[in-house]
Amino acid sequence: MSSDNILVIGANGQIGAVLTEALREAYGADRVLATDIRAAEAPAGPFEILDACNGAALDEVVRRWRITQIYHLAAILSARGEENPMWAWDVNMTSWLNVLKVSRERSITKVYYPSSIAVFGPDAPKENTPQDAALVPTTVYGISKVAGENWANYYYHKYGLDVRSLRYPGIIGYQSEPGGGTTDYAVHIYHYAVQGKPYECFLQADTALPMLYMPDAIRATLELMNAPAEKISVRTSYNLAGMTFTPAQVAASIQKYLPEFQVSYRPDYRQNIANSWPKSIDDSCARRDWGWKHQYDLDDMTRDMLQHLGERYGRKEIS
Ligand code: NAD
Ligand code: AKB
Repeated sequence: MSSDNILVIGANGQIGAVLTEALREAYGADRVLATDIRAAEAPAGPFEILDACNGAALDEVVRRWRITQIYHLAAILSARGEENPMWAWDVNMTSWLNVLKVSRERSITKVYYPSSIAVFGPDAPKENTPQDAALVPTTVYGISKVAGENWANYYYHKYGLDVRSLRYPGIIGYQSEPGGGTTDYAVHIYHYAVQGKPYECFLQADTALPMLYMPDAIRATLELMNAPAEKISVRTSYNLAGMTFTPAQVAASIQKYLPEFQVSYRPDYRQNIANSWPKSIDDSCARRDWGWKHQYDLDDMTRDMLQHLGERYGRKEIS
């Protein structure tokens, strides 16, 4: 049994809610402290309000709980970030620098930092974007993730802090709501479909983006964090891939089960963000170093999403 005490920051978010549950299954509920700036609705284990931009409060929680590992999920995502760029930069960088500082000072053994495909900009190759493509993003969110990756690399090389990171594609899951990203449509569309409502998509029908189903994202995170340190050759952040699809393709996948489902398209400012990102990702470094392999493709995911959301919304015929 591990004696680690784990701190999850941003635990009420789309990924944090599911990752916290997975960590509690792996380490025991009492060993995983969930924290967020927002109160939790029905915490299934220890929970505290914590603003990660408050370095003293973070330090106090780390000391009081004898924390040994930190998963830092708090961030302002791409779409919300463009609505208030300076605020997004401040939250994303201040919280991350506080985590790195406390980790060094309190001898934290491992730190997890999620990066994003948003680190890439229009001048990176669109198809099979390589690990080492140019990182010149056009969103403040992307800029903060490029800087964050470089700070992770700096702390590893300068102080020996074991920081590990993945560049998640858009994450889709039935368990939690997305928090203000450009890929959020790919979660919303399933909720509308199962509730029998038409969906108006904020991206064009043919906008291809890299995506990953939540169980794959959680498994990738735990596999990376459990890999032997000598296997980790990338200390900025690993490219990670699952599937690529467009809004029209996800709609067609849903219509295999719900033929009456209708989608219309009204692109807004998020279209420009999506246009600046890769269509597909080369994740061969992750596959080579720690054996990453995704499981879910589009139709596998649709089946699972519809089944779980069918249960939630009382549609027995698809659950
Ligand atoms: P989210 O917006 O759903 O959740 C973020 C959580 O952080 C929220 O619960 C929010 O209340 C909390 N938070 C915000 N400011 C905080 C602060 N100052 N202190 C403490 N908590 C604070 O985001 P998510 O989708 O769960 O993403 C988690 C991480 O994964 C982020 O770093 C994000 O950039 C990254 N990521 C997510 C995706 C995706 O598709 N969801 C893709 C790529 C990368
Ligand atoms: C967003 O759309 O901002 C996120 C991401 C890909 O980082 N889902």
